[in-house]
This record gives sequence, structure tokens and C-alpha cells, in this order.
Amino acid sequence: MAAISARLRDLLGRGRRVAALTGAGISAESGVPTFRSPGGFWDNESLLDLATPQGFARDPRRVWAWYDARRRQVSGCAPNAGHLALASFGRNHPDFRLITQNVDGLHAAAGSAGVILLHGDLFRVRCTEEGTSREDRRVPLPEIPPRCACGALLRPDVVWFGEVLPEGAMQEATGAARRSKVFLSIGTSALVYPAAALPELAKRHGAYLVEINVEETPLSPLADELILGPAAGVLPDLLGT
Ligand code: BJW
Repeated sequence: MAAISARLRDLLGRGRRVAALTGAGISAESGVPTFRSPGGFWDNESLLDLATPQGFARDPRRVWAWYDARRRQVSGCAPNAGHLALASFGRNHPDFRLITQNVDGLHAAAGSAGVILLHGDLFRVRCTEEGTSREDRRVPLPEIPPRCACGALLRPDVVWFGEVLPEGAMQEATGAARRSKVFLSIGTSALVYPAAALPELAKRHGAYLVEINVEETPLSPLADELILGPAAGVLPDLLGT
């Protein structure tokens, strides 16, 4: 088991103003591939073709085929001990804020309430004409690419490169990072902005910055504590659940 300092155990034991940012790594042990690791979502696919508005405009069928496959895969996955530990910590500490870059819905499935979704939701679709968004959990989708009742193309309700993050979510996330006394960065490569700026922001405002990952990232030199290990193993021990 990875070493955890007495100071961190003490800070978490007090449980005041803890915030966490999660990335694809927290869902790895649920069977959801990460993006950038070998065998990840982008191993054989170009990110510019699949996760940009330009890629979607060029070939909506290809982009939707990729999202349909991911929706199928994720719908067969369950939350793991890491998701469950965060949900339990949130129930016991009402001022805990959970921010995620993930679109897989596994935090909510684990019972976390009020999760701040920075990059959208894999199981929502948005009309490219009307801008309206709604839940759609059908797997597989009956038609690729799917269309809105108005006839226009639907798109996944997620945030692609070059697109602005949902304003409310980003505001809540920056507020939570600024106010936090402990900030946990969990299972993210810390490469994608503006999410990657949140741990730095928290630290600038005085938080004790903790990174939990199976390997070092560009954030590691800034962390007060780096816990090297799989999130599903580390979090139940760290959060006492
Ligand atoms: C484990 C583990 C285990 C494995 N336990 N750990 C500032 C500087 C430079 C560039 C920019 C900047 N500001 C904006 C940009 C541009 C761009 C950007 O950041 N580019 C960089 C890549 C260079 N950002 C944007 O375009 C954003 N929009 C924006 O800023 O708007 C304003 C603006 C617009 C135009 C110009 C300028 C400003 C939007 C970003 C949207 C990202 N979208 C995606 C797709 C979402 C939908 C979908 O899922 O399909 O979000 S990309 C993808 O990356 C996805 C993820 O949420 C995101 C982060 O990935 P994550 O979660 O970190 O996963 P991995 O795979 O990278 O890492 C997994 C980690 O887990 C690894 O570290 C493993 O070691 C670890 N791990 N197993 C613990 N068991």
C-alpha cells in the first residue's frame, strides 16, 4: 500500500474544505480505458478527428461510431472502490466538492451528489441547430449519426478541444479550488486545460495539494504529496471508507 503522511491523514480526518478533481484514471479499474495510456481511447484514433468540432463537421458518422462504441462499453461498467470511497466521503462531509473531467457517469452511479461535470456527459445528446440537450441512454443508438426531431444532426453533449467549458461548472470548480484546504488530483494526466489549472489554483490559494496516480505527471513537482498507486486501492484507505 502506498505511504500516506500523518499530516494528510490529520487534514482529511478534520474533513474541512476538501475538493477533488478526477480524470480517466479513476475509472480505469472499472474497465473504462483512459485516453492517453497504451490501449487507451486514442491509441489508434486521432484526437483531432474524434474530439473537435472540425472532426465532427468532416465526418459525423465516424465520430458518432466512436461515441456509440464508448457508450456501449461504459454502460457495461460499474463504479469501483475509488468512486465509492469519494461518494461515501461526500456523504460524511457536506462541504466536499467533487469535480470531474469524466463523462462516464460513474461518480453519480456510485452515489456522489452535485458532481461538477467539466467535460459534459456521454449519455446526453445536443441538437446542433436548436442547442437543446437531453438524456439519451440507448445503446446502441438505432441510427448513426442520430438526428433530432427537427431533422438536424445531434452531437454528443461533451466538450471538445477548442470549445468553452460550461460556464456554471467552471465557475463552481474554480470557487471550490480556491476555497479548498486539501485538493486531491486523482487519475488525470494534468495535460488538458483549463481543468489542469485547478490544482495549481488551489495550491496558490493555500491548499495542501495531493496527487494520486499510477505514474508521475507534469503536476507532480507541484504536489505536496504524491501517492503512487491505483485510485481504487488508495482512496478507500486515504478517505477512511
Ligand atoms: C490512473 C490509473 C489508476 C491510469 N489509478 N490513476 C492552456 C495551455 C495549453 C493549451 C490550452 C490551454 N487552454 C486551453 C488549451 C487548449 C486545450 C488543451 O488543453 N490542450 C492541451 C491538450 C494542450 N483545451 C481546450 O480546448 C478546452 N477548451 C478551452 O480551453 O476553451 C477555451 C479556449 C478555446 C479555444 C482556444 C483557447 C481557449 C477544452 C478541453 C476539452 C477536453 N475534452 C476531452 C474529451 C471530452 C469528451 C469525451 O470524453 O469524448 O476530455 S479530451 C480528454 O482529455 C477528455 C478528458 O476529460 C481529458 C483529460 O484526460 P484525463 O482524464 O487526464 O485522461 P488521460 O488519459 O490523459 O490520463 C489518465 C491518467 O490516469 C494518467 O495520468 C494515468 O497515469 C492515470 N491512471 N490508471 C490512478 N488505476
